[in-house]
Amino acid sequence: MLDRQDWLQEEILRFKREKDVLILAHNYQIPEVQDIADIVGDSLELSLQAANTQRARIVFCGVYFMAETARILSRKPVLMPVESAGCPLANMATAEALRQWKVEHPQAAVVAYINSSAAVKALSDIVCTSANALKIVQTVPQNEVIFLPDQGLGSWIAEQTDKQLWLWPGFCPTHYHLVPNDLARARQLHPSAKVLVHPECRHEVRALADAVLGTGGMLRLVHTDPAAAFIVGTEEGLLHRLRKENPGKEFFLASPLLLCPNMKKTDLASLHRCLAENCTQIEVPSEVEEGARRALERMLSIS
Ligand code: CIZ
Repeated sequence: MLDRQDWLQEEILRFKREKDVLILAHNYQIPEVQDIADIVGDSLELSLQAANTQRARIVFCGVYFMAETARILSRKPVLMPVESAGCPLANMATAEALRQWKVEHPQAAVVAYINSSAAVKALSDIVCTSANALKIVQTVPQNEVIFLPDQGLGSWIAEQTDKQLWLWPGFCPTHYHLVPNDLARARQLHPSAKVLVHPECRHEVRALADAVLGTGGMLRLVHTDPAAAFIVGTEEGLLHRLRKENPGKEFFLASPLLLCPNMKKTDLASLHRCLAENCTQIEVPSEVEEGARRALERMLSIS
């Protein structure tokens, strides 16, 4: 007899075929969800897949702003197994506050990190992800840039450009758990390992790393880098792909606190329920949809 996990997997695959669904999963999802998804990736990769899919509908395993982005770009029904899976960083910037900030800096371009609401994207000139933020900031014609909502990624970009960046004081609570002492301890335990950290980390943490990269960049670097061991300073879900795709290499999480509770809300049971019962579709208010799509499509056109 099939055990529960095997049964859930078979049923998910059956519903996926019957309902012509594309299952997208972010790199931070739990291993069982990553393994059953059609595509696993970072926001940029998943946005491109959503924009180009021929499937009838999308089930997005990630957090709310990602499903909202998939809905805007694909114009297709997008379902999310657990709608309460939000992003505290995205919730730190409101459209109302951005409106006021634009009045204070009328010459500035607005670059919104993809970890933001559709309403914030709609008021922005262009969107960026951790994979393309520097390129996007360099591409906008203005020398002044309002960058929101992540001050970690924003300050990382500010260190690499001559442009004047106005940074919103938002932060990712998960990446902010990582502190310099964690890296010192991890280096002591694994002296030959390379340290990779995410740009959402604090400045003091980034300064101690061997490389600062988004999840897609970390995956690419590890494939080609001769090092045999890596200390990883991002959400622990990425370790599943790193280990699966690099069986000869070792990976150590830089801190046990690098765990996003929202990314862990989706599991096989909630994914199955979503497919079986057609859970609620993500709705984007019509007054923001077009503006957010324009800012997202600008990003895709130069990525
Ligand atoms: O861009 C993304 O997907 C996020 C939020 C993190 C990363 O680096 O993949």
